[in-house]
Amino acid sequence: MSRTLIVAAAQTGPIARSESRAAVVRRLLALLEEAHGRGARLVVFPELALTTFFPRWWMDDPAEIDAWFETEMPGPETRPLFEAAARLGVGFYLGYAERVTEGGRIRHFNTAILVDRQGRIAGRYRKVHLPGHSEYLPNRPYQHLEKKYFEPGDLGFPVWRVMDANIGMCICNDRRWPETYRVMGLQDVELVLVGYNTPIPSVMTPQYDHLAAFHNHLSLQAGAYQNACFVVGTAKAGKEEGSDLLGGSCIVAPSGEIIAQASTEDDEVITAVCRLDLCRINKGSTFNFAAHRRIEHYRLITERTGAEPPPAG
Ligand code: ING
Repeated sequence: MSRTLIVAAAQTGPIARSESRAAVVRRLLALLEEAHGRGARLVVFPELALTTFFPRWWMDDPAEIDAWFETEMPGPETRPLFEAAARLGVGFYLGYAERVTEGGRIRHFNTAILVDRQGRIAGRYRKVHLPGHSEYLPNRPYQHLEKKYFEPGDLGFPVWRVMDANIGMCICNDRRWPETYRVMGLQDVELVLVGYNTPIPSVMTPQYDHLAAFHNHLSLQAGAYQNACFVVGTAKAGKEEGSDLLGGSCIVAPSGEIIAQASTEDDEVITAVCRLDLCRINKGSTFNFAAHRRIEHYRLITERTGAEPPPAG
């Protein structure tokens, strides 16, 4: 009996600075119910899905910054999502800003949780690759201050067995780094869930703004193909507080082919039937890691952070 899971990417349009958590959760609930109606049993929401992309602004006041974070999950405003998950038997990925006291100190993470079909948190991931900068950059319409507001994730890239599938998570910029997928690939991942908020113009590389959509799909498709897994990429899209956010939510098969893609920059559900055993084709041949990888030659990947050029000839 082949394992089949109908998965949805629940893309959202812009979230206004003034929009309450309750109002946003109502939008997410509508998307979850539409996805359920289309047979989906796992729904992927975007990165920072409860608020506007606040790292675009410089803030100094800790209280103003902390207002963007959740201190409990589920909390009063998000509990309806968990209740709907249990009622409908639909799991979900939710990206949000996590404020937690751990190790005797307050921590701030860009986090995603995996909630199972019984409405229980089955996995947690904290964004490892934080793009942008931590100091104010003058002469720009927006900032990209994830390095100021979040700590790098401290949970690695775990994979969980949920819904009879090997499921892993990452967040936004993580999707651009092959190490992200490969660490999960070495845990036999079959489904990688990733939410993203990708501002255009990007603060760091305006030279490539015209290639934002191409680089998004290139990253997702390469990760899927090279690790023989499905990848679900879900955008928060559209013009949000004057800043354009890339759309292009999609579901990628282990072949690297895009099998579902959003066509708007609004709240939109896309679904695909994921026949999980398709992962076995390349996991058992082209990307049979045990048969083909030569780890004795890969040491630099974990021993060296930045590139070092060869000695002058
Ligand atoms: N956003 C962007 C992303 O990785 C970015 C940052 C934009 C990096 C454009 C490179 C080019 O999609 C987040 N939130 O990581």
